[in-house]
Amino acid sequence: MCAKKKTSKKETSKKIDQLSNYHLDGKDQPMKTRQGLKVNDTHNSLKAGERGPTLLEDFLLREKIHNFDHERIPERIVHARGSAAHGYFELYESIEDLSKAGIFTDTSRRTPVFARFSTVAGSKGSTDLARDVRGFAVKFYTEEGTWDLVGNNMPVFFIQDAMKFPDLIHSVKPEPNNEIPQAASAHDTFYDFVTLTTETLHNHIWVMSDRGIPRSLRMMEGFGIHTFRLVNKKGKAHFVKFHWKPKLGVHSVTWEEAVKISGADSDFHRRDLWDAIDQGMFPEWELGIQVVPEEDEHKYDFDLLDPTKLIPEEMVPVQIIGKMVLNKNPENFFAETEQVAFLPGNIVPGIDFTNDPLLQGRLFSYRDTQLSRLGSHNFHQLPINKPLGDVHNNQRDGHMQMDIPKGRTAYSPNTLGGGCPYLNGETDGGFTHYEEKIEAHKIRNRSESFSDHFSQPALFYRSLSDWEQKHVAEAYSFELGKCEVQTIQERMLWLIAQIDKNLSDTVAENLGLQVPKDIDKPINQAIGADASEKKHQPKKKKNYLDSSEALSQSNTKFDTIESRKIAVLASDGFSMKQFKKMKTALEKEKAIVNIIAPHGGTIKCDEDMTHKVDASIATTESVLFDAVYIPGGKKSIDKLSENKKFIKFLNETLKYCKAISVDKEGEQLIDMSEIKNFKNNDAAIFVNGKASDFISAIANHRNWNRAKEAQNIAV
Ligand code: HDE
Repeated sequence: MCAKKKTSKKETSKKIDQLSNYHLDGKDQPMKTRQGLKVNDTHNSLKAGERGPTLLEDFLLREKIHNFDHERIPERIVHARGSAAHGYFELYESIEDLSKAGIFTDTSRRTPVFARFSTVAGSKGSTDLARDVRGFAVKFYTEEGTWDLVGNNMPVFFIQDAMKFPDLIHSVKPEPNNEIPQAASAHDTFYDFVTLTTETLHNHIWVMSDRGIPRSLRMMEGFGIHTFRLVNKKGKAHFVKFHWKPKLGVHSVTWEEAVKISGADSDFHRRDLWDAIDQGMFPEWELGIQVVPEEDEHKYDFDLLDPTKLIPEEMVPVQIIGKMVLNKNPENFFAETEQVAFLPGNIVPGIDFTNDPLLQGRLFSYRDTQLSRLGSHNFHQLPINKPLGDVHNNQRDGHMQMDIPKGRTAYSPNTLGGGCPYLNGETDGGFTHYEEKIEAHKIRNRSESFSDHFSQPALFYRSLSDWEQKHVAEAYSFELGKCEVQTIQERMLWLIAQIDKNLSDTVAENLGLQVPKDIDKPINQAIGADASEKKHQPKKKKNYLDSSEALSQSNTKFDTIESRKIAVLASDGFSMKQFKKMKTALEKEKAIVNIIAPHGGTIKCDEDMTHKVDASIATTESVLFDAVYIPGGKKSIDKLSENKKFIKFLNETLKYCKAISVDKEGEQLIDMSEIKNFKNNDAAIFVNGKASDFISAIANHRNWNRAKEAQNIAV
């Protein structure tokens, strides 16, 4: 047998090297047909005479059109809209006491990864800024085989049992009669389902919070959601939950911005990820684990196997064990991002499943769905899905077999093939399932330990800051405001009241409705007399923890402005000295500085130097930026004052609570906007201020103290 070869940190990545064998570069190459024949004309079909009919003989035309006809494959039934990147994972310290997985014991490795982020409900071409859960799927190409951690940006899921997944998705997808609305949960069928399936309420309130509209894919947390198992060399297992913590903190946009961004740049998240990697600002997440000894399985007020529950970090702290860096964009969207097939069933020795009934169902669904999406059970042979190293077994043939297996034998045991490929015992790295003792009745039911549906949504809501709670109330009001059936709205109001009375009162007022006194009976009737859920739900909430810090974005990191986009509003004659000083300070902190001018092309500063304009004001919007800076220069300010769109730009920046810095002469311009009413009393507005203060204000993401007063600015 070959000696074990370690992946050295100096290598780019074994996966990138493997993929490069498949790269095709047409540079300086002749055009050929699919059988390798050189092509002389790809503009005209073969005709009987210049003005005559096209001939069936035209194999060049047929091949070109035939390929075109088949370019599309079915989009993913969920998570259709996504963006992905390559990178690596590094372990900080071995956790061999918990797991024997090479990825968790060998700190010298750089394990190649491919991560795909996605929205759930929308089609492939839908906006990035939909209010939705985000998929956070990571494929680790480890030396022992591929491990897929297919998670989301929220720590809990909508439902507890795989059996309900088609119902959940059918309710949130566009309604079947008119295919409306696209990429939106704000419609009757979704709330009909949610109100009759109260286990959804926890994930739902996360979606209603700012987590549902991230500022960037690089500024989201990731969660494996299910409780998994880590298994060490001695066969001892621990329960584990996986967390991804982003280096840039967890930040979001507001709903109004999301709506505007969807119009101004519906690829906002995709572009942001691509540009950051392209510019060498590689997104990073630390991997954390929450570990629970098997003997503590029943210690908590919730069931570890229930995927609608999180373990508060106050109860089990997150231990950081490594980091993921994404440092390379795909070469080809279709071949990589579209054809990548994640399978929660892809695990390696040292990691194992639990009996979470949602996870168990996923183990079937993902392999199955690839058949209709990718068309062949050989999808694992696609370059992006191939594990590192060759694969030998007795599985053969089928559509699109890309390998050429040699030899007479395709069965086991055999002597004619020398007994190969041979089986591996545990000590040789063969996967062995964790031996879990199970004594049970075969039963179609839900465990009563899954039936508390209100305690954790309430804990989440209590843990949010005032501004976050306000956004949740606005989100519920918007979503329910879009429902047309009043009984559904009322059922939801009643359920929100079980989470928090003030919250439901606010939403009811916005809807012009009353919170009903009791809706328990109609809900149970609708669920059906025999349904297992009815037996347990909904239960009164418990309060086992007042609040949990990690649940609020107001406790995230505010220590960096890396890759934040700063709009510099300028025209001919702007002050080079002031601009240069600010630009240098911002770029030192790795922010991206974009000049926005009254027109495209170039502008000249007061030192007569030419500067490239990044966008004309006619082609961009303030919602695409994190902050605004206006350099001095009387001529420039006069010119900007003539264009009302600059005033709108400033008012919007103000309204969405972003940092604003102007040099002295720029005051003339901000005094034409609503900023004049805020400038003397706002921690994120600077007139002739210090660059360092402006930078701290940008790092703070938003100045929410301004929100109440600024909310009525008309833009
Ligand atoms: Fe998925 N899910 N899911 N899901 N899911 C898919 O698989 C499914 C669930 C998640 O970027 C599909 O290859 C069932 C939980 C992500 O390619 C499909 C159930 C979590 C992605 C599928 C769940 C997820 C998917 C569609 C309930 C978070 C995108 C295309 C039992 C822990 C992966 C595909 C990518 C994709 C089924 C529940 C996350 C249909 C049946 C829980 C991030 O197989």
